[in-house]
Formats: sequence, structure tokens, C-alpha cells
Amino acid sequence: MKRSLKLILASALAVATVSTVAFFALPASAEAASFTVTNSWSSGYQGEVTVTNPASSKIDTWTVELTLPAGSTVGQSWNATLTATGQTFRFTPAGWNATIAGGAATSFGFLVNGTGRPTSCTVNGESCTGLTGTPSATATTPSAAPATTSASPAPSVTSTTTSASPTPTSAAGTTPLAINGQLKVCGTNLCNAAGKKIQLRGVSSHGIHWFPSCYTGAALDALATDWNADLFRIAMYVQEGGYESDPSGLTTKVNSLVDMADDRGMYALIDFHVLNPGDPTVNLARAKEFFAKVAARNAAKKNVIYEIANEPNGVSWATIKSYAEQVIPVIRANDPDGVVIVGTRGWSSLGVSEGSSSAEIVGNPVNASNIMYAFHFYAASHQDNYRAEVTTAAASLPLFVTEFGTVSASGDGAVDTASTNAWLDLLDRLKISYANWNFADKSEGSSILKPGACAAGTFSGTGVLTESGQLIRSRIRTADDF
Ligand code: IDC
Repeated sequence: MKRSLKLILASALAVATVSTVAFFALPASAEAASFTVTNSWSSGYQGEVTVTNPASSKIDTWTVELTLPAGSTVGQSWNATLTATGQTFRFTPAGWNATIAGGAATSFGFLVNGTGRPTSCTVNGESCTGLTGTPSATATTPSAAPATTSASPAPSVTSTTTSASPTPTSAAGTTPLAINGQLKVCGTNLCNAAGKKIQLRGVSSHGIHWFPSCYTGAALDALATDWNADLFRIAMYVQEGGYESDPSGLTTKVNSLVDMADDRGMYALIDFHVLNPGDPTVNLARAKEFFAKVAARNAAKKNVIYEIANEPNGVSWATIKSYAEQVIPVIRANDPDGVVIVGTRGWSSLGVSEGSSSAEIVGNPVNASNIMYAFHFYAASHQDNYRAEVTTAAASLPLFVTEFGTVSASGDGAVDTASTNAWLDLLDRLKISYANWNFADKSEGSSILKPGACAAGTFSGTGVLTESGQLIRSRIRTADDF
């Protein structure tokens, strides 16, 4: 049985268009190698291991051990449980991916602090055969990653991220909106008008009533042309001086931002930003009034997506579902084909932050079509167990990350680069769309812009960006797969 396993370790140095991939060669009898080019940066890298079972009978569990040189350590992993003894790092199944059917495979990922590549590896005690150097040229590009069958909910290595490429493209001069047109939900994905599964990548505003000077024509120009953003989320707070204080002014402001995004070929995500109170039904009458107006006004536009409740919290899924089933018909009556995104329990954590899970949604979905479910994360706060939940949920539910931060859930603190990259690699693989919190210049860790940038009026380039802004721009401006 041991001999029927094979293991490939892949890691990459993404430097310009040249990638160097270290991997363990397979036994001569093994099938073709499969690996994933993932990510690297000056102080570390991300690797992915695929354990393949080429035999016809299943295997019940697996253990992978990697030894790293002194100075390099595995900081975290996903889709596996990590333990360490000195420089030996042991990965065992996360639970659901222990069994590998005959002919199938499972993958897990990990982050290394330090640049040292593994010096040895074993899978179920059997040595992997030798660490080789640079593989053939065809093996260095993400598109060369061959198909691997997965018997588990682990993300397949076949849909490889293109985010390692630092080269922005403008899709031959056409915009995301011009290429994709009216979106629709197809199965568990977002699809374009032609039925192709797509991922939108962009940013969220902060509260539009607080930072008007951040949402000017110049700002949206920079997002469209310098960032190559596909999506602009319009966060309209309801409380805290938002919609409840100025319904007509904020409705007008939202519509004008929809137009500005439309003019630049970007999608606009209209976010009814409920937060406190966490029960969305408290704002039900306001939601119906607001969405009736914006849906009627923007019905003919193809760039509008509706997010009906930012972050329900402290309420049951049944309450959120009931709210959704009252607001969605109002939108449909005015704009029949707009995609609608429903917030989820526990601050749009699919329930995880309140001790639940996506199973409550899978078992009792919103009774409407052409809808998706929101998932939010803050990279420094939400890590492996949340990534595992998204991986599981994405097999059954159409997900849209309408908000995420690179920092802690407070919106402040240090950028967690490794966790952010792990998240975005996962979302890229699963083709889950995302918007980063937040495009504003408040003095807080999650801000994309440095304090004072909005008043100064320059939004392009990296000089105006915070650490978080630079990381997010570098991820968003890479080529889209439309
Ligand atoms: C935060 C802002 C912060 C503001 C606070 C209250 O970053 O400047 O003072 O809201 O309005 C969310 C919310 C989002 C939060 C963000 C960070 O959707 O409104 O923004 N966050 O705390 N959910 C999880 C984190």
C-alpha cells in the first residue's frame, strides 16, 4: 500500500515571468507529475502537496513529513493538520480528506516562513524519491498543471491561480463589463452572459457618507485603469449616520456611484451595510424602500449586483432567510435579472463565528433563484477552520466574498500577508469573487489609502497606498480569466 502512494511537493518563486519550482520526483512507475505553482515573497513561500493514490483500492489515511533546513519553518497549513518536531513538519488529514479513493488525490497547502526548500519528505513512512532542481519549462507555468481527480472536498489543483503573474492586462482594451455583460448564477458559480464561470476582483468603499472625497472620478479611474479592478462595492451604512438619517441623499449617491462604475466598465455591488443592530429585519422596511428604488432606477444596467444585508449577527439563519425572502421579491419586481447576494449568520461567516456552519444554509436555502451567499473574513482573525468551511461550502453553495480585510476583524492592526495570500489563493482556485475592505484613507490598518490621500486627489500608483493597499493592488491587477 505504501508503494501505491506518491507525493509531489510544489512551490514556486514568482519572479517576473520566471518561476522556479522545487518538487520531489516520482517513482519511475508513477503516473505523470501534478503540481501547483502557488506563491512566494521575499521572506517565505506557499507550497501545495498533492497525495495521489494510483492504485484501484482506497487508502484510509496518510501522513506526510517534510524536513526543512534550519531557519525555515511551516507557519500554518490548510486542509491538513500540522505538528512539528524540530525541523520535521508532519501533515495528517484535516478529517474529511483522510480517505483517498483509488485513482484519486487530495491536496493540502502550507506557508513557510523562510526561503529554505524541503530537504526530505516521506508519505506514510515511504521516502519520496529525491529532491530535484528546476523542472522542465512546461512545468513552470500555472497553466501546465495537469488535472488531478479529487475524491474529497479539497480544492482541486486543476483550477490554478494566475495571481502569481505580476503582469497586468487590460483584456485587449475592453472592460470587465464589456467582456462579461449581464451576470448570472450558474450552479455554484458566478457566470458571465456567455455562461463562462468567472471571478470578479475589486474593492469595497468605506461608508460612502463618511468619505465622499475618496469616491471621485479620479478614484474610480485609478481603480479601473491602474488597478484593473472588476468590481466596486458601494458600502452604504444604514445606521451610524447612514441611510436612516438621509434616505434620499444616500440613494442618489449610490446611483451616482453605479453610473461612475458603469462608465468605467466595472461592476457595482450595492451593499446595504447593516452591522448594528445585527438583526436585518429591524431594517426591513428601509431595505424594501431602498431596493425598490435602486433596482427600478438601474434595471436596464448590466453592472449592478445587490447585497441585501452586509453582516447579520446575533440572529438565526431562519430570520435571515425570512428577511431575504421578503427583500428579494422587491428587487425582482423591479430588476428581474440582477444577481442578489444574501448575508449569512455570524457577520457573514456562514455561521462559523456563532458556532454554526454552512450546513444550516445547505439544508434550508433561500427560496429564490439567481442568488449567492456572502462570506466575509479578516485574514489575521479568520484562518484555517474558516478556509476549510469555505472549501466545503463552495461545493454546494454559490459564494461571494463581498468583504474581507488583510488585518484583524477590528479593521485595524497589522497586515497578515501570509493569511491574506492563503485566502486569495483559495478564492482564486475556487473562482470566488471578492472585494477588499476598504478603499478609504482613514488611519486604520485595513485602509487601502494613506491618510490624506483622498483630499490630495491622486489615487494611482503605489505611493498613495498603505501596506494593505499595496498587497491588494498587486493581487487585483493581474490578468483576469474571463
Ligand atoms: C469598520 C471600519 C471602521 C468603523 C467601523 C464601524 O473599518 O473604520 O469605525 O466599521 O462602522 C466588518 C464590517 C465593517 C467594519 C469592518 C472592520 O462590515 O463595517 O468596518 N468589519 O471592523 N465586519 C467585520 C469587520
